[in-house]
Amino acid sequence: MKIKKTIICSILLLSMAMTAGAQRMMENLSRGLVAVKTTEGVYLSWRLLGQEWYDVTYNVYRDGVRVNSEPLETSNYQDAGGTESSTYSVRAVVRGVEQEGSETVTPWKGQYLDIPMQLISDASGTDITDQYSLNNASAADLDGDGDYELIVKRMNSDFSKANTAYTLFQAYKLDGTLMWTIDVGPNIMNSRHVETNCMAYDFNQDGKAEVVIRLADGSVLPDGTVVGNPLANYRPAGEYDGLTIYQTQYDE
Ligand SMILES: [Ca+2]
Ligand SMILES: [Ca+2]
Repeated sequence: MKIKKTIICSILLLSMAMTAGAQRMMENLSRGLVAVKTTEGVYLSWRLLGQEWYDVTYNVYRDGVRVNSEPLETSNYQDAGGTESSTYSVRAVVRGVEQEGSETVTPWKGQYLDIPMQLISDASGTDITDQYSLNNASAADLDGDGDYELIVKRMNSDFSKANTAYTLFQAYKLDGTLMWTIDVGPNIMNSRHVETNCMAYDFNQDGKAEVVIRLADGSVLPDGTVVGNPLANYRPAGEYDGLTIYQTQYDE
């Protein structure tokens, strides 16, 4: 009997381990409440979190007062009484019990969120931002606070060997705070479709996203570490002089 029980326990443990191993990868995100002023008041939208697939509804609070008469079965709401100065919070109601309130937000000033990018300067301090175009972006929670950050590619497509301003990746918080910069250096060529892409996700599930970027000799990481040979510049002399690929199309 004792052996039999041990075997049953072992099977149960193995089964539990297999179940745990098969869990879906997820992000631990905030409610992500967004409010946008419209001609019909304020439109609100928020995340239905991964653990809320069961019996959940929501209450919307404007300036601390609940505005919906019945709990909402959707993750958005049009508040006819909302104004640009209203403050909003959302509370999930799980099996009849109202949960803690979300972050409090005010409506965006327009139909989109304007995130200012930092100016870019050369070694002498001259503003060379115009040499760059804003390219792809990836969203991920880099610092584990539940809010997404954006990793943006700021592309410099002047491939001449003499040019020392290279494509950058920068991470921004949604309020425009710059978190870090990676300079890809001279040995990664960039255009709309070439070579440098960025992938960001919490691959190891520790709550903070990792960023995967192709780099090369001379790339500079946020802490100043240079990848490989800092002096390497494999650009062929002369071949790309005066050639700025795709820059015109981007500016349009
Ligand atoms: Ca974050
Ligand atoms: Ca991680």
